[in-house]
Amino acid sequence: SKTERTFIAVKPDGVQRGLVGNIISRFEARGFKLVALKLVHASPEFLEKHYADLKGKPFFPGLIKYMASGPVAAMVWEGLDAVKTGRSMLGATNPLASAPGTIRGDFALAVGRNICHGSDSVESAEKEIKLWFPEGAIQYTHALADWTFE
Ligand code: YYY
Ligand code: MG
Repeated sequence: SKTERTFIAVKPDGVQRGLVGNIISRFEARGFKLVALKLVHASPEFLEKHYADLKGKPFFPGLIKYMASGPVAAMVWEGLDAVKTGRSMLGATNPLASAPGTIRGDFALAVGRNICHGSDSVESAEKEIKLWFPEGAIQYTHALADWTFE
């Protein structure tokens, strides 16, 4: 276990449904440090890069259309085991299987409208952070650091 960064995004349905604040609050309350944040209305071409690994899946065209349908709240969170813990906070990909208490388990019903994205490994986090934040993240001292891990 170590300090790492993960790319988390509130998808267009989450933005439209007014869930950005709730999702940010959960990551803040858990003890993570926000190091990058912006609203992006991404193009299909850009989103095809983000989801390159899924090209060829039957749901791929619908996924790209959905993700390009409005702005996405893109962020980078840093902290202990941020990738794994971020994924567990999101819940299972299909909300049918997402536990209550997770973001998807509390707010989503359908896999094609599952309101949030989170990197699935440290390697994909690095790739996604570079893609969404070519300008880089923000460096600062986080007041909570000494109180959230030793
Ligand atoms: O990482 P995660 O978002 O949990 O799932 P992925 O397997 O990477 O798929 C990305 C995205 O694609 C998922 O969040 C919803 C959508 N999707 C879908 O619409 N239908 C599926 N059967 C699988 C995934
Ligand atoms: Mg994924």
